[in-house]
Amino acid sequence: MSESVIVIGGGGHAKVVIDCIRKAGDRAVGILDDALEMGTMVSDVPVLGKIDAFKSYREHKFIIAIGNNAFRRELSKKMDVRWYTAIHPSAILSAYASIDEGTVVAPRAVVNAGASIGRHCIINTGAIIEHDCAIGSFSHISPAAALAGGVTVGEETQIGIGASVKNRLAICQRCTVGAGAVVVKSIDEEGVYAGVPARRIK
Ligand code: JB2
Repeated sequence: MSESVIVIGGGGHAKVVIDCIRKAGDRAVGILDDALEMGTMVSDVPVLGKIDAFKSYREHKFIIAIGNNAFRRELSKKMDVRWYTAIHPSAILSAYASIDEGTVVAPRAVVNAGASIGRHCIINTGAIIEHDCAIGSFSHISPAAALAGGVTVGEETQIGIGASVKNRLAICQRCTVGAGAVVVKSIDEEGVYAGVPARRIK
């Protein structure tokens, strides 16, 4: 039976998530967003109200479609709801991988055997999560980023668009790895890392 899903957030990421929901055969029935007027359409889904209105829709499942990792964590703590996991049918998921609730796996992402993905992550368009990787909750692997086998990523970390991480490295929580960076050694301090090879810049 198809699921009815309320989408939290009505920006660009929500458009991707709405596509994932629809292509999976489920229904995005409304958006809740603090910054958008009721009745605004996001793709073809109407804004129903502010985020606090979630309490009125308990019969639905929810997904947080907001790119801000820290805000996804904050919302997931305060909302006691059933979470929807959005997996686009063009994504390639190993039967031996695990994906926790509230996570989005966008079109053409690949998650290979032995990988585990935490709660409320974004595995964005065309990202590659190789075998035995472990991605902490609330992290975002941006479009076309590639994590080689056995990489671990801490919670609330963002790996930027097109970045690469060499096999078996560990990247700690709350880091940002910039667009196109190439990570060749483990990162154990929170911060912003960029370049080839990646170095701390903040
Ligand atoms: O801290 C926040 C907050 N951050 C975002 N507090 C509150 N109350 N609301 C927040 N929002 C809400 O999420 C905004 O009201 C906004 O309408 C909605 C979406 O945020 P935004 O428009 O900044 O973008 P996004 O999250 O849809 O997309 C970002 O992340 C994606 C993964 C962009 O960077 C995209 O380019 C990216 N693909």
